[in-house]
Amino acid sequence: MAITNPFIESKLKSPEEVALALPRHVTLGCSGFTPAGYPKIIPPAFAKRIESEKKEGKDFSINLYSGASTGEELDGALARSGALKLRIPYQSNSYLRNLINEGSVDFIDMHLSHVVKYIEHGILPSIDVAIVEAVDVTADGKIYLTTSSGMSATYLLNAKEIYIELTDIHPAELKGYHDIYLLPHHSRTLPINIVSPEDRIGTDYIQVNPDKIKGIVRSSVPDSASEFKAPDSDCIAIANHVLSFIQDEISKGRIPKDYLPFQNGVGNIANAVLASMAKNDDFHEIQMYTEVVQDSVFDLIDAGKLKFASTSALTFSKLGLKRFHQNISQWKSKFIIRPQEISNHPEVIRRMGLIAMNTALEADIYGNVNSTHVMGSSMMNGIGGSGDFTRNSHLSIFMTPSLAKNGDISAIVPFVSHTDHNEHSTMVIVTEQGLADLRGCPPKKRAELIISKCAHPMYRSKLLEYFEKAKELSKGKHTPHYLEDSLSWHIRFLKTGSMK
Ligand code: 0RQ
Repeated sequence: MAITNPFIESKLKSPEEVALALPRHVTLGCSGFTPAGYPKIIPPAFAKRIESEKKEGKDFSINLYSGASTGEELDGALARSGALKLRIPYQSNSYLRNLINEGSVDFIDMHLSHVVKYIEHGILPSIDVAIVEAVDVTADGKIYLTTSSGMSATYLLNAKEIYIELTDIHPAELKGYHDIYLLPHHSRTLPINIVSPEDRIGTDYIQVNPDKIKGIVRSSVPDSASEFKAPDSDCIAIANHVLSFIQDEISKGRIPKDYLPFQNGVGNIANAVLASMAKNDDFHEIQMYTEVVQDSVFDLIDAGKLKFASTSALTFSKLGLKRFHQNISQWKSKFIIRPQEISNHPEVIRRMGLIAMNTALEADIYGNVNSTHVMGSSMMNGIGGSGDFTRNSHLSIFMTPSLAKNGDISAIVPFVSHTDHNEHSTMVIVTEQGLADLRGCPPKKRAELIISKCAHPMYRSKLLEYFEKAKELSKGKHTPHYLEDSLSWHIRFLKTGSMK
């Protein structure tokens, strides 16, 4: 049932009316995180207005800020309008990705925990209009968000004008899932009082000045999260390596028997790890302190193993959302949704001692990791929160299949073509071939481990050949590189379509 009150009724507008009220040159701060809880009605209407007014010779420019990736109705529609000039801080839309990679849209790839300060301190263009999806709005300006928190609170508080997409997709019981807490303008303050994932320190709504709310649009469009593939043999092999490694760490007393909270990245490998944990008798009572929760959390719930999950977004498939709705009241004791500055905050991550598990595009023989740039220059999605967690967790694990593109690409290379996570932060690298524990190893030992444990046999001898040549010809013998050849694998791929 659609929520209503006299304030909502007085603010109701059509998407076309809102689209017409938006400035032609505008910085938009939108809700949305991977892609949960983003506006889906106003942006397509704005794109339509842009299309028609461009024919009359009017020009438009949009800076689009969100929490993380959003859906086709926001990123896709505004990218296709041709008016998008700047996008921050993370995206995964294929049309927008192409514009970024052909150089027509600027994209600033940011650690997600940094975005709040860049906005508040005026480092980035300031927010003109905030557009957020909400499940309820009160006359005194309390806004109850939907399936993500991300950057919404900061955008709402900093925007000159606010528009709300009030959705009836979710039951009103979604209220109460959020824990909104923002840090002061300068972070010289008391510690963030979270010592365990279930700790609540804020409110379940964002308080704004109701005068800033210029319009409310009703919506019934669901988030566009995709279905997951059943894990393939590579994903299962990677998950098994990770789980035995964690058990081994427990037996050595480095991880307590009741574990440390897990952070888990996005995609099929990340999901396979949780699915395998659910099936593995050695794992029980799992806590997560992460930024995205996906359908794989249901495997843990079904196995009776999910103790608690703190996140910045609940990104469920259609089926997953149905299950969530069926259990929405009872699962309030299982989930908290936090602003990304808090879900990804170094202080909290280090205090809790997380086990971070993220995915790499490629890693090099010394442990540097590229998660963002294909062949060094083409943006994939962005660093997202992977850097926040990798740098600050108790244990930082990177996972990737050893091959991509049917074997034409080796994910283990002599030198990464772009560095997101450097050798100082990466502790463990895992492929379906095996796991390299790099902690406490000098560079040459790291190279031996990565080549022997992680590289695909198809590329192993070529990597050894490179390493031997580097040891012989490198001027410095600490981290030997033969620079003439170090990026030759990428160059070969760009010229011939294969690293072979
Ligand atoms: O290409 O789409 O054409 O098939 O990259 O690869 O194997 O499907 O992996 O979907 O898990 O994504 C790193 C991108 C992995 C993701 C990345 C090609 C491959 C395929 C995708 P196709 P897969 P996934 C939480 C944490 C950074 C942010 C992050 C990511 C496509 O995990 O964006 O971790 N991470 N955030 O064929 C060229 C290589 C390749 C390659 C794979 N070496 N070279 N192409 N591919 N390896 C979320 C947030 O922070 C919000």
